[in-house]
Amino acid sequence: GQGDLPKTIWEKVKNHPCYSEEAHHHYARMHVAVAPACNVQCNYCNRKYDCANESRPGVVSEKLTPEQAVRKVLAVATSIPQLTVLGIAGPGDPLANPEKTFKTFELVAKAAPDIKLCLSTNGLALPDYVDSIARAKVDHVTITINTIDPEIGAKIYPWIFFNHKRYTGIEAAKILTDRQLQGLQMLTERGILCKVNSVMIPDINDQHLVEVNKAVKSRGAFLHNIMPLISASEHGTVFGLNGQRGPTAQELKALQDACEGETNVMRHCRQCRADAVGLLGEDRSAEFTTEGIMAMD
Ligand code: CLF
Ligand code: SF4
Repeated sequence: GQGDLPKTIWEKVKNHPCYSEEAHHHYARMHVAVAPACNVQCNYCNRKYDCANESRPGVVSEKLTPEQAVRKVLAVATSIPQLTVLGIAGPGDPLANPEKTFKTFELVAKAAPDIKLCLSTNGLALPDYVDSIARAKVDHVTITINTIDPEIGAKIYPWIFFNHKRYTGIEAAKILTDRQLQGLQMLTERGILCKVNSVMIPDINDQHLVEVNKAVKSRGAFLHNIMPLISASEHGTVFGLNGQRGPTAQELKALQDACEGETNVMRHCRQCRADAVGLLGEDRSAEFTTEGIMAMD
């Protein structure tokens, strides 16, 4: 229920399946995979999963043009009436593909004005796009922040591409962290609801995520979603190949418990694909292929 949330915030979360645990039983989200490029390299990436920016075995997400994406949204909205949210979350970074991302939001807002717009980003380009995000009436933004310590960041991110240049190591991680926190603050100052996703990586950032929780809370994050690293060598991620393990369910819960109280902690994330469709945990993406949508004329 509404609890002690202000009415304006409640209006934004009550039918968003990720922002409200209750809502996820009743409302559906969909992602359109319009964003192939990325400006960061994460050691856990395989470009198949997103928002979670996670790595699990699966089929590569279909890449759509903005025009194909809006047709897909309309087709899904017709067959899934509980659809309330359209997210752009990959398979790369939406803000590294700004033309496609904002064109898609614009077309969807025109064709289906009741659908809420959601965006997930690594945050590197975020300060440059806060105006565009506000103008596009995106209500919800997720930023993946795995650390606020550049020495830890250097173990997670081999490089970033920023201002036409490649940066590596601690220098890269410091730029990324500064941009993520700055972008978060800019968004929350404008009243845009922000969630922070963090991937829990044992022995790398697991102890440190309590600090991240404090840092993002103090900058106005509404929700903190701590997700387990899913790491296995067959997924082809750098961590997977290096034998980096993911946390156990007990380790994850202990960390979530340690953060609860500082900020709302999300515990129902399903680490969605970049082209996920349906209720969380119910993947209907296979019913809505590009071929099928294009054949609907
Ligand atoms: Fe998608 Fe992400 Fe928006 Fe939700 S997913 S862009 S906030 S509409 Fe949700 Fe999926 Fe977890 Fe993401 S369950 S991976 S938190
Ligand atoms: Fe992969 Fe996302 Fe990291 Fe880019 S930001 S490298 S798409 S996990």
